[in-house]
Amino acid sequence: ANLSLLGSALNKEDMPYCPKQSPLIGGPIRVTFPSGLTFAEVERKNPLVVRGGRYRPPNCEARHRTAIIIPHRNREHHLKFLLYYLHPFLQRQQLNYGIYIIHQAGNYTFNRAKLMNVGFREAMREEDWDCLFFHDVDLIPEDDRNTYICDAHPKHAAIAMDKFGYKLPYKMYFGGVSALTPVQYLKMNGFPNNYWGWGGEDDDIGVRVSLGGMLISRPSLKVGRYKMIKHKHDKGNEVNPKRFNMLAKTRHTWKEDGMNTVEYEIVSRDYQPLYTNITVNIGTEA
Ligand code: BGN
Repeated sequence: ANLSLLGSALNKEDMPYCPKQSPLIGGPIRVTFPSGLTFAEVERKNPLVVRGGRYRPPNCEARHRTAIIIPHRNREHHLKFLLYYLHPFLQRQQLNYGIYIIHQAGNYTFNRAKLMNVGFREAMREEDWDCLFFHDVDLIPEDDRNTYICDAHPKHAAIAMDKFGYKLPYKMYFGGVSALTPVQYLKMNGFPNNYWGWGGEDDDIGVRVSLGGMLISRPSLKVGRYKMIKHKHDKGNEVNPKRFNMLAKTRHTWKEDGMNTVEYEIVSRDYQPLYTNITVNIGTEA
């Protein structure tokens, strides 16, 4: 018995690397929103996903470790659809991955970028991820050739969204889904902490990329396609009137506001079957 245990342990370590190109990739995905879908059904369809929303390929050693960071509040309905598509999508890409939902506690105005900073720190505390995907909860990737790995420069993945006619809305757009290595993230001092409400924070992040001396990498228009789940403007995420003034100052503020100054309190961390749920108190506007 001991010998066979030893044998299987050795086998695990000896697993070959996954191929450079996953043979499971199928290209375009038809995205629909089945009305009766439940979290239990998503779980049932993803038997190899383990506690906390973690997965590694069963028969080969993944070449990439990717954390997905999803800022969230009151969007369980969207989350369910995203997980329904994202888990199988990432498995077809043969990634070692984990999904983190960063849930803003309380009813104060939403702060997407600060939640990303929290997600970065909390995910890196758990595992030496080599890539982090910062992902809106309402965007579903429509092609699995859009590989969730990092590039030599920060990547803007959501280049072709249905709501913008599958084109970039403007050249510097960096919203929706982006991906950075920990080194790239820290080089630009992470994301801004003080954009409360809707708008501008993604543009600030785009400016930080160039202030950090980096370029923007993008997938092709054919592959970087996303469907947005239709919804009304969120209560608690009102348009931020200060965004123009703040954006005009980014080059003076980025070094004093970001990963080096982020303050928050973890309320809870629980390991759900399909994701790690981190609830955080990020305070209010100064
Ligand atoms: C831009 C917003 C982005 C948003 C995109 C797409 C601003 C800052 C003022 C210049 N930027 O206009 O945050 O992601 O539209 O909706 O509002």
